[in-house]
Amino acid sequence: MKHALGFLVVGVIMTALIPSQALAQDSHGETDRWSSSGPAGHAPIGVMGDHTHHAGEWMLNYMFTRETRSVLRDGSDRIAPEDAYAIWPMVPLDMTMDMHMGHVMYAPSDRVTLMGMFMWMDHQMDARMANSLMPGHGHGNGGHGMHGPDAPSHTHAHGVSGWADSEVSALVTVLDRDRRRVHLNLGVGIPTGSIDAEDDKMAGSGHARMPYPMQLGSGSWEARPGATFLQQTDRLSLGAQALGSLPLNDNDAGYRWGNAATFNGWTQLRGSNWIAPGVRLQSRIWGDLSGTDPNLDPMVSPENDPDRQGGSRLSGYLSLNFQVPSGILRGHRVAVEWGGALAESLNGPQMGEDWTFNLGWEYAF
Ligand SMILES: [Cu+2]
Repeated sequence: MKHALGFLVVGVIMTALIPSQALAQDSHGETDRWSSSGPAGHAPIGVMGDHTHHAGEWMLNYMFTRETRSVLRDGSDRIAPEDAYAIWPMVPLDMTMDMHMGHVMYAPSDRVTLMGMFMWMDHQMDARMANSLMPGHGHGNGGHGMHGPDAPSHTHAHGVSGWADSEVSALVTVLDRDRRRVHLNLGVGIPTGSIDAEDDKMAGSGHARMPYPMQLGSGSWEARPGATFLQQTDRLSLGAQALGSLPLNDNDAGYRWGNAATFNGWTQLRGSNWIAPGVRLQSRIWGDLSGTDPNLDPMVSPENDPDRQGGSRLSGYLSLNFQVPSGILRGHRVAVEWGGALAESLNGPQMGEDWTFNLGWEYAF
C-alpha cells in the first residue's frame, strides 16, 4: 500500500516534469545524447547502477552508509517497547548499521557496463532483555520461565561486523536518444556474508544466535533484475529505477529472505560544473522470510520471527553531488545524501528507519 503510494508519487513527479521539459529546446547546441559528465551525471549516491560508462572506461567508488533504526512499529502504528516486552522477553530498542562499500565499474563496450560490489558491515543493537535469558541468572536454558511485563530486565548491547553479500551485474543500454536513456540492470547477489553470527555474552544460554536482522548476509544467491530510466534537460537530470531482489535458494540455516522491490526517483539541478543538489524518493517493499533458522526461537523476540520481517517504506533524501572541475583532482566526485522514512508499514513489532546518511567518493578513468 505505502509502496504503491510511493511509486505513484514518483511516477506523478516524473510525468509532470517530462512533458514540460520535452518542450524546452536545446539552446546552446548541446549534444542530443544523455551524458554522464558533470556532477549531475551520476544519480544521488544512494542509487546503485544508475549510470553507464563509455567503452574502456573504469570507475572506482567507495561509499560509507550509516542507518539508524529505533521506533517499533506494527503496521504503521508505533508500539511502546513495554507493550512488546509484555509478550517477548527480548525487545529491540535501537540499531545502528554502518556499511563500507566498494564498487568497480568497467565498460567493455558503449552498450555494456560491468559492475562488482562488495561491502563490509557493522551492526550494533540495544535490546531490552529479561535477566532470566542471560546465562548465570538462574534460568539459562529456554528462558521462558520468567518473563512478562514485570520481569526484571536490563539493556543488552550486542554487535556483529564483517563482510556482507556481494553483487556482480551488467548494465545494458537498450535506448539512447533525445537525451533519454534506458538501461537494464542484470545483477546477481552472491552470499558472501555470514548468517550464523553469535552473541558471545549469550553463549551457553541457548540464545546465542543473533536475530535475522542482525545477520550480515542472506545466505542465498539472488537474482536482481531491474531497469533504469534517465533523462536530461539543460536544467535538470532526472532518473527512475526499479530493482528486484529474488532469493533463489534456501540458505544453509534453512530459510530464505522474502522477495524485495525497490523503486527510486530523483531530480537534480544541472548547470554548475562542480555542484548538483538533488532530491530522491525511494519506495521499498520486502517480504517475510520463508523457512526458519531452528536456532532462533520466535517466542524470545519478534526479531527471531520469520513472519515479522517484511514491510514497506517510503523514504525521502536530500543529496549533493560535487565534482572537481579542474586541477590535479579533476574528475574526482564526492557526494553526500541524508534522509529517512516518510511513511512505513512493517510486519511488526519491527524497528523502523530513523535516518540514513551516505557519503561517497568516485573516480572514473
Ligand atoms: Cu560509474
